Amino acid sequence: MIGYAFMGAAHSHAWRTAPRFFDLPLAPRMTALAGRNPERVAAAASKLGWESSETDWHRLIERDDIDLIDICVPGNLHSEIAIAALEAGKHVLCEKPLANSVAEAELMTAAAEAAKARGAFAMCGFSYRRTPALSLAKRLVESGALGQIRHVRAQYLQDWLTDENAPLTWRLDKSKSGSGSLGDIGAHIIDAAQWISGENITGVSAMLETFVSERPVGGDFVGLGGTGGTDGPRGPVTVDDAAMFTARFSGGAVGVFEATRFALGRKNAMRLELNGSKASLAFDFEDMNSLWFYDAADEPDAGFRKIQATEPSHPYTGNWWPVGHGLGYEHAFTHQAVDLIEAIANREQPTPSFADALGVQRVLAAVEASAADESRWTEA
Ligand code: SOE
Repeated sequence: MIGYAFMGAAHSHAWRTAPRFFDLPLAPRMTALAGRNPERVAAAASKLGWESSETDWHRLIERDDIDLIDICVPGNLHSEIAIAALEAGKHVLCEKPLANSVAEAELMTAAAEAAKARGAFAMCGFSYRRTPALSLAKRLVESGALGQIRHVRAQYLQDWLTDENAPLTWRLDKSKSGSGSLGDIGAHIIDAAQWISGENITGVSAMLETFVSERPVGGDFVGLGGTGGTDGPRGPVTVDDAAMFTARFSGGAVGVFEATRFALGRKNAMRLELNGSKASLAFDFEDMNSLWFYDAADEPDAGFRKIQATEPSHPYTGNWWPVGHGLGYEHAFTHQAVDLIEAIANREQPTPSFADALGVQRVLAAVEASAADESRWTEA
C-alpha cells in the first residue's frame, strides 16, 4: 500500500479484518507500506500492521513478493503509480476519484484493459457501494421494485472546512486533488447514483463555489481539517468548497446533486433518494444501517418503512454480528477488500472497474465545464 493517512488507515483495517470475518479464497499478506518519510512510514507500518516499509513506491512495484498495489495517496499521483503497477503485472486498488483529469483516467483505463488481458485486475475504491443498506438499495432497484426511476436526489454534506482557519491541506490544492468537494465527496454520490439507478448521467448544469479563498499554510496537521494559525501566512484555495448540479440520466430520470464540506452540523451525511413509478427509497449515511422504502402498493398512508439493513439475508451482514447489531463506516472498506480478493481469485473483473470510474470522471469534468460557462447563468 502507498500512503498511510486517513484512507491508508481505513484500507489497512480492511486488509487486516477481511480474512478474520470472511472465508476468503486467497489470504492477504500486508507485505509493505510505502511513504516518503522513513521514520513516519516505519511507525505507520508497525501501527497499521504492515510487515515492512519502503520510502519509494517504485520499490513496491519491483518486489516480486507483492501481487497487489493499493493506492491511498493524493489524486495527482494515481495515474503514474497505477499504470506502472499494472504494466508490472500487479493488481491495483486505487482510491477515488480515479484521477485528476479525464485524460489521466483514460490512460489508466487503457492500462487496466491491457493488464486484464494478462490476468491483472484494477478496481477503484468507491467504498460506499459496499455499505449494506446501499447494496440493498441496488438489489431493490434491480428487482424492479421501484419501476421507472424519475428522480434521483443526492447530497454529500460534511462540515470539516467551515472554520476559515482550517489549514490549507492537499485536498484544497487543485494540483494535488484535482477538485474540491466535487471530486472528494461529489464523486461518491455520482458513482452511487449511477450504480444504484443503473443509469448513466448524460448531461449536467452546474455551479461551484469557493467560500474561503485563502487559508493558513504550513504546520503539521493531522487528519482532514483542524485549525491552522490565524496570524501566519495564508495561501490560495484553488478548489471548490461546494458543488451543485442538476443532471439527466440515460433512462429518463432527472437528478439534483449537492456536495459540500461547509454544511455545519452535517458530519458524513451522504444521502440518496430515488423516486420511481412504483416506489421510493431513501438513505442517509448518518443512519447508515437503515434504508427507507415507500411502496405505492402498500395500504394507503402507510408511509415510508424503515428496513434495518442488518439481517443476515442482507448484503455482507451475515458475516458480522449475530442478531443485527449494526455496522460502521469502516465495514464498507472491509467488504471492498473481500470483493476484490474474491474477484482476483475467480479471475473476474472487480467492480467498480477503472472504466466505471472513468465514467464518474467524465461527469466531474462536465460539472466543471458547465460551472465555468457563465453564459448559462440567468440573472433573476
Ligand atoms: C473527506 O471528505 C473524506 O474523507 C473523503 O475523502 C472520503 O472519500 C469519504 O469516505 C469520507 O470523507
